[in-house]
Amino acid sequence: MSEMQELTQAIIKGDRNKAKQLTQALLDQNVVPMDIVEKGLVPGMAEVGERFKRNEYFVPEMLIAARAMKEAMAMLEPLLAKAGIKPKYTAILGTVQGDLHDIGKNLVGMMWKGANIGVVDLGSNVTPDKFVNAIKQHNAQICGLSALLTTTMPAMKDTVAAIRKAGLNTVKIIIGGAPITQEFANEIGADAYAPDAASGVDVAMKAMAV
Ligand code: B1M
Repeated sequence: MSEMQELTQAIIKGDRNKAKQLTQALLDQNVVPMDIVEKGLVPGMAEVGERFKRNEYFVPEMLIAARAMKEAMAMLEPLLAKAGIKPKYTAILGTVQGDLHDIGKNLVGMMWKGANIGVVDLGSNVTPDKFVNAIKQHNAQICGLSALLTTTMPAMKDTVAAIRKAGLNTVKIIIGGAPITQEFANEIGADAYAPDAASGVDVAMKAMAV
């Protein structure tokens, strides 16, 4: 197995020390940092997502893998920035106004980062205005909204309306959370619904391909 494949395996296993050690070894061999991201780290998180979808991995395994990915990425980010390399897409992400649940939203952010999507995480209890301003400020292509309470579903609707009212018609709005359904997404005019964090990657990529 090559060191790149070993790095992918270290991410899948969530072995952060091995992931960092292998990232350094590849850098020492002058492997281009973006290749380490695309050929080593991203395939690891993609496999984690697949295992999650197959119910072979659960939230803890996902968190541990994401931590390994984050630590390896921290070694590469300054080098990528120095070379002027940015993620292909920028996503704004947050839990809607009135809702403090952020565990699922954080998982979506980790999976998006794992797929090399730049994520600006606004946190929880985010007002529609804050989403609108962040989309404009970061020129984002994707906006992810999370809601865990039936009582905050109207805030999701208001956020979608505010984004469209601001004329931000090209940004793809992806929504999710325990009470959210595809029907609700259709009803409020969101572009897509993702049932879980792993599908969130497929949905984002599909939305970007349209
Ligand atoms: Co709250 N809570 N909670 N809570 N809480 C629920 C959601 C609830 C179902 C519990 C229950 O009654 N059985 C219930 C909601 C009922 C309803 O509306 N139908 C509830 C309630 C009522 C409340 C309070 C009102 C309780 C009170 O104070 N009386 C209160 C509200 C506070 C507020 O938000 N204003 C409250 C508070 C809290 C805590 C702060 C204590 C804590 C949150 C801590 C935190 O997030 N930092 C909490 C927790 C932990 C839960 C439960 C136990 C777990 C939620 C969770 O994190 N799940 C939950 C009951 C349950 O689910 N068993 C409950 C794990 C997480 C990985 O799943 O977030 O669903 P989830 O994310 C999934 C998918 O939904 C999806 O991907 C993730 C996995 O892959 N997904 C997306 C999520 N966002 C997405 C976005 C996407 C795509 C996919 O695209 C952008």
